[in-house]
Amino acid sequence: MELIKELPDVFEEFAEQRQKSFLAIKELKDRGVPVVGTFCTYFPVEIAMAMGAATVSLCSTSDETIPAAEKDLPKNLCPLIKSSYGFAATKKCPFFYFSDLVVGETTCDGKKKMYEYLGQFKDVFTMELPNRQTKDGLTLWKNEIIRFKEYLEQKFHVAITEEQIRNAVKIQNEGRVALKRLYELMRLDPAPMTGQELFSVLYGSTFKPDRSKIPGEVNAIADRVEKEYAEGKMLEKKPRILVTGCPIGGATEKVIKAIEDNGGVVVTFENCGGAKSVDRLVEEDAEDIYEAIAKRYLSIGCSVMTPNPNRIELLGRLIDEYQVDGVVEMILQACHTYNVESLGIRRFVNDEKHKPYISVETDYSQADIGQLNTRIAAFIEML
Ligand code: BJ8
Repeated sequence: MELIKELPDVFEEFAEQRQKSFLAIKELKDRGVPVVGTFCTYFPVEIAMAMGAATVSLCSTSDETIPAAEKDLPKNLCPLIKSSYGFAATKKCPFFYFSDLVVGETTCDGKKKMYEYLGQFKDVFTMELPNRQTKDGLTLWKNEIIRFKEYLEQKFHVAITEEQIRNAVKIQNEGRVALKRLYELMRLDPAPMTGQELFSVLYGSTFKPDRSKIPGEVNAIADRVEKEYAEGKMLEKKPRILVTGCPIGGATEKVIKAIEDNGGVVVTFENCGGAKSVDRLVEEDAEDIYEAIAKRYLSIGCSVMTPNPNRIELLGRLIDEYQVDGVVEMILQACHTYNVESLGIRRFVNDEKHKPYISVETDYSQADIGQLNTRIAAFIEML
């Protein structure tokens, strides 16, 4: 029995979260709450939360502002970077507009160089992210987290206590546990919801300025999905797809749609916005809370790391746990790290997990939807 042809209200709520948060951010701003804008999963959100700041993902997923960005930046740059810069330059992102501070990390080359220019519109704090998950890398990253805390204290004239940080860790972990609970329902076969529905919650949650509301709201959705599943409301059996690669959201949701319009169901997202950003928790009782935070974030398996074993570890686990039939990798044009890493991912998926793999390279335009549909339909048909 099909549960969903159109998004039911509970998912729609989250799908509209980005728009709803425009007003929420303005209200917070009017009340004097500091707003910290972010672009990346490596951002240690707990530090900003500890001083009572609202944190929000900045706009970076639409082609609307790319022409403006291309006046300053090269055309053959990843669309995510151009879009981010374009939103800042055109003042079309309310979250950027209301941010007191933007935090960046030295991830890929294009992004870290773009942050240098963002400084003309806003205060930017760039954290030095090591490219290797080693002991020395951990020490550097822990020191960067402490440097960030001290910067916030100085800029906003506050003192951030360890107790406040531990409290933020707890809140953020509760949100992760709730999101995990929801996406783990996709282990059920047949799936209890579509990948598009699941994604609306995962993506919408990144725009929630009040992180403490996430556990309650997401658990309520999980309760409802579980209840409806028990009543027999579920999708029909379909090929089960894992999506990996560059972050998805906004314009690139066309890939999820293409998979589901052509007979598949996305049962798990390995990329940022999905399991990559939620899978691991910060150890709450650790003696050194800065080190615990540093460990948790540094272990994220992004392709900017070399080598990048944690991506393979997570990918393998998800393929098994979600009984995946095929893997679709979405790569943004000119994203060198994910593009180069795709060979290793293909080999792992084909040779070690014995599953079919396809990579699709795309940008933020809708011009390739026909081509995406053709390639993905052929892929799903052979599963
Ligand atoms: S932790 S995936 S959010 S860096 S797609 S800008 S890598 S050229 S977005 Fe990312 Fe953080 Fe990693 Fe996640 Fe560069 Fe590639 Fe563009 Fe990218």
